[in-house]
Amino acid sequence: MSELLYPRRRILAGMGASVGGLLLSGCDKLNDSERFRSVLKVGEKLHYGGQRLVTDRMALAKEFAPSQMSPVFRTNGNTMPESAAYQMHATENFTNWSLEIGGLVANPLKLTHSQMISLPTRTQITRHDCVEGWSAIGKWSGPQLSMLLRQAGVSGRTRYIVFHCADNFGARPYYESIDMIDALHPQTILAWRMNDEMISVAHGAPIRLRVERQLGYKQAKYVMRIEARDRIDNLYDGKGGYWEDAAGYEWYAGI
Ligand SMILES: Nc1nc2c(c(=O)[nH]1)N[C@H]1C(S)=C(S)[C@@H](COP(=O)(O)O)O[C@H]1N2
Ligand SMILES: [Mo]
Repeated sequence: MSELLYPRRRILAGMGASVGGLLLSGCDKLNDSERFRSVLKVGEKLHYGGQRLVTDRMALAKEFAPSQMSPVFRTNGNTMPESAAYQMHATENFTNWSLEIGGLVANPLKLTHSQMISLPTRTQITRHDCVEGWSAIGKWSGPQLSMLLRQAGVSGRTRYIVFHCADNFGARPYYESIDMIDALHPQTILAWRMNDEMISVAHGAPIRLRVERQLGYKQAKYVMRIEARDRIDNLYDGKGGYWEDAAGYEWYAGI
């Protein structure tokens, strides 16, 4: 699977992210189709600079050894969503919680907590860098986002994946968004384990996004709903995330 996906993703990145939907919605026969071959041809014409940019985005974030894990991984931002519904889920250990995946998808999904935690997982030990000037190395496990997006049949028009969270700052809910290059990146996972335990509420239970090539504020905690969209400029204040809207943080927070 990954052998097939890699060249597709590289091409998709070069072509602009909306091609991602085409690649995602297709089956493996896509490789033989005229449509795919024409995409491939344009992809081959990319000049060196473009290729390098794409390759940079595809690269893996550094992964660390267990011995390098931080003894303390601090928390930041919200550590307990105020909503009564969330707090009820937390009291019930999230047994009645489910994750929605919708928007521009052919098969909207609703995954229960037990379904989420029985999916194949990826485990990675990575460094989290917060803009406020601290870092911590932690171990995260959860299903790859790409697998869930394939299952949901993301439409060819999709350019962004949005994460809607349970918490808010005043009247503004926390949310984040990423493009299809990061959405399909192998280290982009929905983590439900941290440091070999069920993720705590303070760190984002029951699931939090890990998008390892970007800064801390992109790592959305308390993800309740995932939405495939063609635009983000018409969502909340239009900048693609809570901190982007509230404080002008960069939407692409690459590290
Ligand atoms: N839902 C939600 N996600 C969030 C935040 C938040 O306040 N709410 N804070 C962000 C910031 S700025 C950082 S540095 C990390 C902190 O994650 P941690 O509490 O697990 O250390 O979560 C990010 N994701
Ligand atoms: Mo942060």
